[in-house]
Amino acid sequence: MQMSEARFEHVLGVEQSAIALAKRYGCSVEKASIAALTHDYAKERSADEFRFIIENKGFDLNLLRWGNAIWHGLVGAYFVEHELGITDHDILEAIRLHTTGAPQMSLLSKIIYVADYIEPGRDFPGVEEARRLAVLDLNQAVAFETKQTLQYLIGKNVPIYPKTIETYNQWVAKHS
Ligand code: DGI
Ligand code: FE
Ligand code: FE
Ligand code: FE
Repeated sequence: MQMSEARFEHVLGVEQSAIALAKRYGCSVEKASIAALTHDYAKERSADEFRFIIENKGFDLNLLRWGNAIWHGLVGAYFVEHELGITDHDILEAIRLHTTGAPQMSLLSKIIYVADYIEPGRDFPGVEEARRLAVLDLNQAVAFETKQTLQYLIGKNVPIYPKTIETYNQWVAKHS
């Protein structure tokens, strides 16, 4: 696996946070560790590599209209499975969902989604509140992170991936 010093630090931070959350919420520490260490495995792949996999390995072709931010988890899990030989479905799902979340997430997927956001190297408005919620109530931490991320993306005028909106509708929006 090749990656920058900064990304290596991030990945180790996510592992540390994921292990702490796994212990707190009764998830497999080993799975949390493996998922954390591999969640950004494909982050430095070229767009051409992602396009090749999307076009040839049965992915939804609408993905071609997105970029690395959406591909590195959703499609990145394919590289983790086929290059690293990790076949555990729970781990692969956690990698797939770590950026956008999903309306339904396993305990491990929630842990990786939240750990990616709160790892010790993160420093942005709201991270302290996210860390506080993560220890108290994992579901509240998922909801908080989802809302913060959506607000951040809207503030940048970037397109919102439909799954990100589905996650918001499930975890944040109130029904009327
Ligand atoms: O890979 P990391 O930087 O550790 O974190 P990440 O995988 O959670 O997020 C990667 C990037 O993806 C981050 O800059 C936010 C962005 N992102 C998340 N949801 C969406 C998104 N970008 C767009 N355009 N649309 C989304 O729905
Ligand atoms: Fe990521
Ligand atoms: Fe994230
Ligand atoms: Fe990450």
